[in-house]
Amino acid sequence: MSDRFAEPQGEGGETRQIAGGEVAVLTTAQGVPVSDDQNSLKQGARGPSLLEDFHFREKMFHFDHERIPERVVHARGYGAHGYFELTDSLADVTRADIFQRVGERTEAFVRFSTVAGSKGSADLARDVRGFAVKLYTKEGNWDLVGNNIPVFFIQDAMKFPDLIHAAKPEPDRAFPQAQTAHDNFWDFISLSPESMHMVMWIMSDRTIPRSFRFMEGFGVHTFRLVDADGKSTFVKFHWKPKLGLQSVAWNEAVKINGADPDFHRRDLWAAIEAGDFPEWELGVQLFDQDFADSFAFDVLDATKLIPEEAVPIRIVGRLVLDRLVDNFFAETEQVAFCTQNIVPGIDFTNDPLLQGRNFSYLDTQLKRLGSPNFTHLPINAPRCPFAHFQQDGHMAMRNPVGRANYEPNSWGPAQGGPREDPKRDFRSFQEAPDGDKLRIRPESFADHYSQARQFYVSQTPIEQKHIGDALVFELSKVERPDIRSRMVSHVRNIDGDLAATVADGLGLELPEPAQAARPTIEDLAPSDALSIVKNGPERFAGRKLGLLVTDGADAGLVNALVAAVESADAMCEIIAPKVGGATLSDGTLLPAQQKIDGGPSVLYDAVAVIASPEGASMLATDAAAKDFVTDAFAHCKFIGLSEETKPLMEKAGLADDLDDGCLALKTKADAKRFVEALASLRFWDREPLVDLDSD
Ligand code: HDE
Repeated sequence: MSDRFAEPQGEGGETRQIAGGEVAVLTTAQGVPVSDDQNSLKQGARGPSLLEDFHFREKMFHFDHERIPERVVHARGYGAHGYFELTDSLADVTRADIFQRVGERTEAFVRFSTVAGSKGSADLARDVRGFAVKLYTKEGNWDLVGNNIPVFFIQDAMKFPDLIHAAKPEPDRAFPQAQTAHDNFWDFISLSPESMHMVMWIMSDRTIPRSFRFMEGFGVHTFRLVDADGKSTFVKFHWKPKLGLQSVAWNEAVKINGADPDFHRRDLWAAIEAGDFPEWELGVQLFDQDFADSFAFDVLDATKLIPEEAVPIRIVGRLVLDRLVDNFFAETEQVAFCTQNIVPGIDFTNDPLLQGRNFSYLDTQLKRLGSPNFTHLPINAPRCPFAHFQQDGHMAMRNPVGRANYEPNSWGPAQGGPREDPKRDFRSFQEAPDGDKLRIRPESFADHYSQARQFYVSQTPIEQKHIGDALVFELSKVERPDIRSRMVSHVRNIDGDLAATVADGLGLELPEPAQAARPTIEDLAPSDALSIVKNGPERFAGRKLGLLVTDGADAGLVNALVAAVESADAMCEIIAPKVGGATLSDGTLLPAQQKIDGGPSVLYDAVAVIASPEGASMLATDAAAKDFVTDAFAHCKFIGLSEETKPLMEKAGLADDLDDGCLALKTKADAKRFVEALASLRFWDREPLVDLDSD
């Protein structure tokens, strides 16, 4: 498909010879060959353009209509193809075809996204990430449209438009873009206590992931698995990244957005292109009605999670992304995820958020893609056979054939079209109605603080500090002091120390705790699974070292470091004063991928500087080189330094601060040791020394 423009589209299309080979002859959309695509038709060389110029009009007309509405949420996204492979059969609990045969692969398409920003916004916004998976199963498409956070802001779909209006740019001024740090968002949130659990998650580093490849995905809602006898088991879906969890620091995120607004999409593209295919395990938490009845919270409430310690995760498969899209628009933009796309053996629950989503997603695709025939687009079409009587509509690419387009009909097999099969269908789980028609929130949804607290106390101290910093940052962008104060009054119900820290950081008098519908359960057991740092990787694999070199740098050392990084299955990017590269001590030219100010250290997981004495003196006078090391130091990164780099570190003001996260590089063994140290990803011990907000 990728070289489809090199070939004529129709049969027997014309080709012509150019330097390097044969190409298709350019035509209009009607197939008329084009000899001149540079000049419009005019009456005389300098005369007026002619309306008759159908080639010009067709070209401009099509261009004028290139854009479709961006998604109302999750507008910025990036997708890739891959497959799901079953590693443990779930045949004991579901008839879903995808979960029957171990070893079988199912084609998949995944789109990651931010929520609030528009299509052109920066990747490192503090935001929830979408994790939408389309699985082309043998019994229809199953869309698991999840996020990288296992809970949500609101309990009822009715509130979604308000949540999104509040989060998006304010309607009068149309800013801020892709940021929640503004009055309207925190006004809404502080008036919605049900959001407090999610607030803890969005203020954590989960919302500034290092890469899509290093984040978890969650189905969020409780779904049902249903077996052939109609028996139901509740299920929560989890995607666990094989490379472990990792996020960036907030100050780093802000700078990445300037240095490379496409940081996440570039990362995914580069990894797949290099054959380093990202992988996730699919885990399920299975539980029955008895567990649901005994659990302290309602399993239909999407603002609550079920700790892994309470219901362990069973790993049943793996998702591998191994193929880039051929065309962003055709695939990533036009993919239409619908929560209603479910297959026999999987079913919804009465979670009022999920029920509302089932309307919204179908509806939004009609607006976005302009026709009910969006299922005809290759990215959305099932891979299994399908046959129905739906017909016509805008852009229908496939209509039923034969005499009958209705049923029942009495036309025979040749003319009568498809027939129902009583044995193969989607059968809804038989659930008895719960009571009267009421516009009401159940009492069982009333606890808004206990799991927020549980999340907070499950974090390492450094992660707790980041949550405090994030709250202070966000609320400091809120202009109205009463909104800041109202928010802190909720935090008091979550953790007293955190509330005091945030109030202090804002220069605010500690408000009274907000009135709570239910008192906070103070002693829910901490859950290690909720921390990023506790679930980091044990290796540097999949990460990237930025190696700054100058002319005359020790070739043996540079080569040893590059080799050590590669043997750790990580990547090494060379940064040099000139992008043409640096001539090393042995006279070899090492090509660079970045010039210093194009490759700031925020783009790397760790950095090293190997320079000649002259090179180091030159770097010491260069602002971008000094930023390279000061930022790496401030972001608690491991830094490898050859002996000659002393003048640079002195000029950068770091020479006296070098700590155990700054490793000397003299010998090849040092290079190996340095890469081993990188497995810890960050030297967090440094943070109290480089951050004003630390005690
Ligand atoms: Fe969505 N959401 N959402 N959402 N959502 C959309 O559908 C909506 C919610 C999620 O990559 C929209 O196709 C409502 C939870 C992802 O194409 C829209 C509610 C979760 C994506 C919509 C929610 C999500 C969307 C906009 C509350 C995690 C991107 C474009 C009831 C479980 C899919 C579109 C992609 C997209 C509605 C809440 C995840 C408007 C009404 C909870 C990953 O239909």
